Amino acid sequence: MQDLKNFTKAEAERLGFCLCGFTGAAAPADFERYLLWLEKEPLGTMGYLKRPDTVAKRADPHLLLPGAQSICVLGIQMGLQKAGIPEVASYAHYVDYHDAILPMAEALIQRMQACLQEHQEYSAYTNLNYRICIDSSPILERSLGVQAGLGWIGKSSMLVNPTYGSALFLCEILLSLPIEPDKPYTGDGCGSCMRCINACPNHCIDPETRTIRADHCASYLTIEHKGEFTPEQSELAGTHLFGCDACLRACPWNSKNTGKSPLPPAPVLPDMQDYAISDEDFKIKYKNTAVLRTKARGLRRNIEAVRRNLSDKPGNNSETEIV
Ligand code: B12
Ligand code: SF4
Ligand code: SF4
Repeated sequence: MQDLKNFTKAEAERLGFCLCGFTGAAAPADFERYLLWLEKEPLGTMGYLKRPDTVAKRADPHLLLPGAQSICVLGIQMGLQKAGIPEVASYAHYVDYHDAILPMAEALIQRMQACLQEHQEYSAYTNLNYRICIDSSPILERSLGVQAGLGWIGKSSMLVNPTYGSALFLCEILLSLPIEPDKPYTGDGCGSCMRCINACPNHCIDPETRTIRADHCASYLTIEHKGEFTPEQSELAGTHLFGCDACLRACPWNSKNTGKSPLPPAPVLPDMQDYAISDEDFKIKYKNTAVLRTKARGLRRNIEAVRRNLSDKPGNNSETEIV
């Protein structure tokens, strides 16, 4: 199926994916690392990552698509934005990436289907089964990315590509087709670099295991954490209104990031003025954006923490500077 593979890679590029590789549908080689992480690191309110049914799916992609024979792993460039106060992660500058990447992946499937139908040698495979995964599926996206040759796992725990850096979204398409796997990425571009570790405001990166203490990560706290903050969590949220890019910005492999992405810009960015926004207004204002993830009460909580942390800064007594 070398022709179909080359065709798919060329079409992926045409559709806006910067990376495309293939791997098998067997258990990801790094699955044990996932179990060790679950054992060692507190998960905060992300207990779903430990649910036995979802752990089983991460170990065996066939549970997501029975009959899966290969996995196409795709990378999409995220344009890194400048740091700001308050901090809004780059990915929130685009429409919700789950919604934006899905039609791109569906278009790729359509082109693959057309190719299968057009070529006599693929006649046994015209009944294509597939499943698209973008972030929310129980699948080890980064591990599959390494296996498909997209890059290495950096100390920051991000998948890093030598050309496109680590400011990437990942997407996988599980396929019922026996497409030849690409060579796994075996390099390691981190060397003695410690920039992401030093840049992390909450010291949550463990360079030995290349994983992070998620419940202290500002991205977890301001996006995934359910409920109010304890005083310690509020402090760790710092000036992050939504997400954190510190370990991405610090990475030298992102120095060539152009700030551009094929994803459409978000219609609106999270706003410090929304400290009293109602649940209804929030849903309308932030429709189609990643900010919906934190819900109205999460955004109100984050604004309160940022305001407190800014006013606690020495020499800053002015409310007007904050909002
Ligand atoms: C839970 C989660 C989070 C959590 C925990 C993150 C973490 N580092 O574990 C929180 C909320 C903190 C988070 C934050 C962010 N996330 Co997130 N997150 C996820 C999610 C849903 C699961 C990740 C997971 O299972 N973590 C547990 C660890 C143990 O697994 P892992 O990260 O996959 O690590 C594997 C490999 O790294 C490998 N491995 C680990 N160490 C080593 C060492 C070596 C030598 C080797 C070879 C392999 C290896 O084994 C691990 C297990 O398979 C994935 C989507 C998905 N379904 O995979 C997105 C995902 C990882 N997130 C993503 C993004 C973009 C972010 C943020 C940048 C968003 C932001 N700006 O705020 C930050 C970055 C923080 C960071 N440094 O990781 C992208 C990452 C893309 C990339 N280039 O790597 C993903 C893939 C979503 C997507 N589809 O694009 N995230
Ligand atoms: S996203 Fe921010 S807080 Fe989380 S690991 Fe990276 S630098 Fe640290
Ligand atoms: S900042 Fe340095 S150590 Fe961290 S992921 Fe990038 S290259 Fe690796």
